[in-house]
Amino acid sequence: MSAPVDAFVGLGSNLDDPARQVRAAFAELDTIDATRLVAASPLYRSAPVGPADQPEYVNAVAWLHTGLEPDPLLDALQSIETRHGRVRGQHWGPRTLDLDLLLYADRRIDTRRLVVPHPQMHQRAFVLVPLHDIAPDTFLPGLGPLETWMNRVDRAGLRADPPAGRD
Ligand code: A4P
Ligand code: MG
Repeated sequence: MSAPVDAFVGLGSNLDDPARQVRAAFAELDTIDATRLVAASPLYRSAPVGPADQPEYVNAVAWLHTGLEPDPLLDALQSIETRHGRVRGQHWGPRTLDLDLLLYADRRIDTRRLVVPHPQMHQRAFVLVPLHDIAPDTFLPGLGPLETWMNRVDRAGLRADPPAGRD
């Protein structure tokens, strides 16, 4: 265990009541050993990236403060996915819950098991927009300020859930 650091996790679901999966996952992230949920982003509905013949997604981002190293943190994320009935099938295919480690402190990691920053995050509105909601000053190691990527990303297909003005 080391000094706590900030880490960001992307949440995605498009099966079995996705909004409920994502809300439950926020609470479970807060129960990970040596880890605290600092902030939970709003939820967004987004058109699937990858195979198009799958339901739309609910996406969000969690800000964690964790004393776990990246590998044990990924273990904890994968056991939450498993508890949600996640079956690893088609690459980029439908899932009850996907938890991606987006950022870990200011580290760049490239191992067989873990790539951080998450490789596609800077091109995905469903990651950048909720991350910006909770941590607008974030810097993406090796990629630059979040703000720069926010200005470039295509937001078509992304909408707030529930829509603004409703509970
Ligand atoms: N892995 C490597 N780096 C990481 C990381 N930073 N975080 C490895 C988490 N895992 C990481 O993941 C496969 C392996 O990636 C893991 O065993 C881990 O060792 P997986 O979750 O089993 O497979 P996957 O999710 O199908 O693949 P991948 O490449 O992680 O896909 P993504 O990037 O998660 O994309 N469209 C919308 N609108 N919203 C979505 O959330 N998600 C996906 C999945 C596709 N289209 C989507 C969405
Ligand atoms: Mg994944």
